[in-house]
Amino acid sequence: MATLSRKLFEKARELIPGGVNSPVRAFKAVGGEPLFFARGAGALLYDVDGNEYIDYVMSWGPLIFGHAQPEIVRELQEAAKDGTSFGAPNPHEVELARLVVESVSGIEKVRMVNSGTEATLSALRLARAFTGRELVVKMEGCYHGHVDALLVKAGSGVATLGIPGTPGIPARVAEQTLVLPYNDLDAFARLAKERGREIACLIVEPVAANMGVIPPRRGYLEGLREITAKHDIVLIFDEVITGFRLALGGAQELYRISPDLTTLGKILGGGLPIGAYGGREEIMDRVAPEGDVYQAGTLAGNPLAMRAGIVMLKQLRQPGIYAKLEALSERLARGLTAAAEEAGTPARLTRVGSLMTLFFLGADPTDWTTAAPADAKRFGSYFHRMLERGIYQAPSQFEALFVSLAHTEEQIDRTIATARETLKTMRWAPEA
Ligand code: HOZ
Repeated sequence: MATLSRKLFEKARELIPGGVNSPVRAFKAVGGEPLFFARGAGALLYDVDGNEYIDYVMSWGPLIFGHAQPEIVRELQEAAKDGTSFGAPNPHEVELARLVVESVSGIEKVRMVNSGTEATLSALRLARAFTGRELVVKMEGCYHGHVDALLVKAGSGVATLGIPGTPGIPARVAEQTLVLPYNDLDAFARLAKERGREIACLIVEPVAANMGVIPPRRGYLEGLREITAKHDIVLIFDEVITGFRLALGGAQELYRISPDLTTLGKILGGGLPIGAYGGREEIMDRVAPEGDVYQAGTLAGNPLAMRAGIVMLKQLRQPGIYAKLEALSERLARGLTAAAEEAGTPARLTRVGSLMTLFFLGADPTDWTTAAPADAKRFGSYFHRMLERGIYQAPSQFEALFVSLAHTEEQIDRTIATARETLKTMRWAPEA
C-alpha cells in the first residue's frame, strides 16, 4: 500500500510541475504514481509507507557504495560542522582535483561545477572557444543533461516521454547541433570529411546509458578518436554515468582512449550535487581566470561535496573493488537473462560492468533506432510487478540498472528469483 506516497504526490502536483523535480521520476512511462522515499540504507530503500525495496536506481548512479554509507555520512557530519560553503577556495578542492587528475587519464586539469548539465554546457563553450568553430556533433539517444544544444534527439527523459523537441530552444541554437546514430563510424567519417572545419566538438557517452545501455561497437571509440584528431575536433567523453563506475578511470580507462575533454558528475560527489569538466591542459587553460572563457559558480567546490567526493574516490582505490562490482553485476545479468529465457520472453540484456538494461526486444540494440522499438508497455507491467515484489528499478525501459557494492549476493539472487516469477506470470497473461 502506498497511501502516504499517494497523498504526497497529490500535494506535490499542486506545488511542483508534474509533482516531481525531474521528469522520469513521475512514472509517466510506466503508468501509476511515483513512490516517495523516506530513507535508504545500503542497497535498500524505504518508502514513506514503510515498504522496503532493493534499489537498482541508486540515485541514478552516484551511490556506488550504497545509501548512507557510514564513511561518507561521518565525513559529511564533520564537514558540516566547519561550514557548508565559503564561496572561496578551500583545501578539499585541491585534494579532489588531485584525485581526479590521478585517476582519469584524459584529465590534466579539472574545474568543479554543480551538476552534469553544467559540466557539459561548460565543456561545449570551451570547445567552441578553443577551436573557433560552432558546430557540435552528438549521437541520437545520448543524453548530456538539459543543455539547449544537447537536448536535440536526446535520451533519458526526452526519449522516455517521447518529447520530439523542447520548445524554448531557439531554432538557431538547435541548428548548430548535428545528430548522428550512435555506433555509426562511417556516418561520422562522412560528416567530418564534408564539414570537419566547422565542427568544434563531438560529444558522446562512451557507453550509451540513457537509451538503455548500449555498448560501443568494437573500434567505434577508437575511430572517433582518430577522426576527431585528424580534423582538430575536440573529442568530449561524457562520463557523468561511466566515470569511476566502469573503472577508476572510467570508460576511457576501459577502452584505453584519451578524449580531449571529459565531463563528470554522480559518483564524483559521493551522493552530493556535483559535476566537473577537465581535459588537456592546453584547452583547460582557456577557462577564466587563466583564460578568456567565462564559467563560474558560488557553490562550485563547496566543502561538503568535495569532502564526500574525496572519501568516495579514496575508497574506490582499494584493491578488488571493481572486480567485486563486476562479479555482482555478472551474477545479476546472468540470472536475469536466464529468467527471461526460461519464461520465453523476447528480451535482450545489454551490459557493460555494473550498468545494464533488460530490453524487451528480439535483437541486441546498437543505437536509438534499434532500441526504440523495445516493448515499453511490457516493460511497464514488468516494472510494476517487480515493484510490488520489492524491487525498485528506473521507471523507464530506456534507463540503466545500477548495481552497487552494497548489493549482496543474497539480494541479487532474490532479485533474479523475483524476475523469474514475474516474467513467468507475464507469459501466462501477456499484456495484463
Ligand atoms: N536524467 C536522469 C536519468 N538518466 C534522471 C534524473 C532524476 O530523475 O533524478
